[in-house]
Amino acid sequence: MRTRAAVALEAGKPLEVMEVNLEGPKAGEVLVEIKATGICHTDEFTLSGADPEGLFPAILGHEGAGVVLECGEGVTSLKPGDHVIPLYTPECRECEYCLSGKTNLCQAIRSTQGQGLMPDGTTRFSMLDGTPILHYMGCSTFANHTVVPEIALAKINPDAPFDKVCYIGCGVTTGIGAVINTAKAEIGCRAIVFGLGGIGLNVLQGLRMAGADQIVGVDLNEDKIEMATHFGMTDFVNPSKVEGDLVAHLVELTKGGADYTFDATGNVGVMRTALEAAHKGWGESIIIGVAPAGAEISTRPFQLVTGRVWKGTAFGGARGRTDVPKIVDWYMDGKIEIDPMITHTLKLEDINKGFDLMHAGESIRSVVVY
Ligand code: NAD
Ligand code: DAO
Ligand code: ZN
Ligand code: ZN
Repeated sequence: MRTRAAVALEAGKPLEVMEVNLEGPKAGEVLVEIKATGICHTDEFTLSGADPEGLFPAILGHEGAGVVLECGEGVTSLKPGDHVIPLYTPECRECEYCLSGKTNLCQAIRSTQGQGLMPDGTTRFSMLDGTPILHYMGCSTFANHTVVPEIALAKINPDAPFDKVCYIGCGVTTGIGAVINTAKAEIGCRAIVFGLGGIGLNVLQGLRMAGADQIVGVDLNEDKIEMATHFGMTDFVNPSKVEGDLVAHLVELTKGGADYTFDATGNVGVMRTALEAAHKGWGESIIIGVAPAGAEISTRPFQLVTGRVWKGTAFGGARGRTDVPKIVDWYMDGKIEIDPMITHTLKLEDINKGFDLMHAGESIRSVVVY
């Protein structure tokens, strides 16, 4: 079939919207009509060329929602008409990683997914002249139709609005999951969230759900205060306005350091501050941000010797097929909020405006509706 897609032809260039060829689903795969997709910072990271694993030409996008149109041979858990969210972290429920119960990093299709290919080592997308186009994070939601392995699709409530719950495909789950699955934050804790963007706001609402007593937000951009307060921030700190040592200021503000700190900036200097602002003896610092190629973190080992813990989280530690449908239900039941964070809705033709708004710091989430 043919479908419309925004294609990343090369790093550093705007996406080009064009007709592309899409082969039908092979065994274990599913053809999905994407109804809406968010534009995440990580798409920008890859498009910019900063992602060392970025491959081109490719169809980016990993925060979508849509409807199953056709199932390949052997697919048993989905049928045409089901509403789904594609998962860049699949859940096969059979590999050593899934069975460990200790991680969400299913490895069943890791190597081909990382090469922009389906599990059989080929791509379903091509240009009209036959040039192959690679998949991205196993999702490629910047196409109106895409093919996704069955194990990388979460079946969701069919009443959920695509243009809102697509955000659960990355940002919402990453932020809330970092609190619930990775930090396992408890009622009455104190927390600091560095970076109040599309991920950080969801960390805030995760902390509010978990019953945190104090939620400090840290950002250089004071335009973020209003939205962050709406999502549960109790105190705001602008590092550029702190006189003296930022760590000391945050430790004093949290009466000895935070039980949990979260980096949602991707800046390795911020990651160090976050670790050191965690409480001596038990504070945990969770890295969510993806740092530029070659960047390294550092701190004095004594920070860890004295009980602080450094952790990281991918997709909020969520097991996608199990957890994503539940998060969709939380949204439908009003337990979490998404709508105010969708600041812009665009047509596919205007997808590059979404990247411009992100660069200008003017959007939280831009969503493309097909
Ligand atoms: P964003 O651009 O919307 O937000 C980043 C925020 O950090 C902005 O508000 C910015 O003003 C603030 N900031 C930047 N530098 C700062 C500094 N030095 N001190 C304080 N604040 C600072 O980005 P986002 O979509 O929220 O993504 C955040 C990070 O999370 C990115 O690195 C992204 O790649 C990563 N991410 C990780 C996962 C994962 O699974 N681990 C998933 C999605 C995104
Ligand atoms: O299993 O080795 C692996 C890779 C898992 C990739 C997880 C990616 C998480 C962070 C990237 C940001 C997502 C938008
Ligand atoms: Zn993302
Ligand atoms: Zn697995």
